[in-house]
Amino acid sequence: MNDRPLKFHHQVIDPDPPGRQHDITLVADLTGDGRPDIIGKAYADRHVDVWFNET
Ligand SMILES: [Ca+2]
Repeated sequence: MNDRPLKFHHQVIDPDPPGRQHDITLVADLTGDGRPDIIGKAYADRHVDVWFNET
């Protein structure tokens, strides 16, 4: 395993997301194409938001 610390950078995937503040964010490959997709959920909302990776 690599001993170097992980580095992340901030990237806006949707400047005007639907719903309210997303309290839960998950990353998973929902489409099976090997690229991560993002799932967001706010406790106050009844729906789940999904961003499919189109890169
Ligand atoms: Ca995917």
